[in-house]
Amino acid sequence: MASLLRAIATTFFSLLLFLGISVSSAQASTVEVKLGTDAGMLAFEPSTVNISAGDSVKFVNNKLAPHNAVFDGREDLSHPDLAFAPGESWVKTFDTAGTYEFYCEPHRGAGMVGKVVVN
Ligand SMILES: [Cu+2]
Repeated sequence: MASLLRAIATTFFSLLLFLGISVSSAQASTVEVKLGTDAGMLAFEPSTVNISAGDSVKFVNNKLAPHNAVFDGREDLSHPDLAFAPGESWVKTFDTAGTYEFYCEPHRGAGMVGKVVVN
């Protein structure tokens, strides 16, 4: 009887351990980038984000719309549609390490550019 209980306990704790490991390793994070700063500047905030491969960036329309975010040569990461409404958002996932530069088409000339660094 004691050995049966021990076997059950061992199985139970192995299962907990397994679940704990799989949850933590599968946990990708999402970082927010605002389009137009809270202070009303034509910029991404923050303009540089550092993430890990598999993480996502959520672009959130903020002030001085319209904005978009274009990654040259990367249609899959770009969002060329202009966002007009505050709070409008989209999410892009970055699976491969590297540095990805992007810009807002209407405001590129004003310096509205950003960078996603994927480690
Ligand atoms: Cu813009």
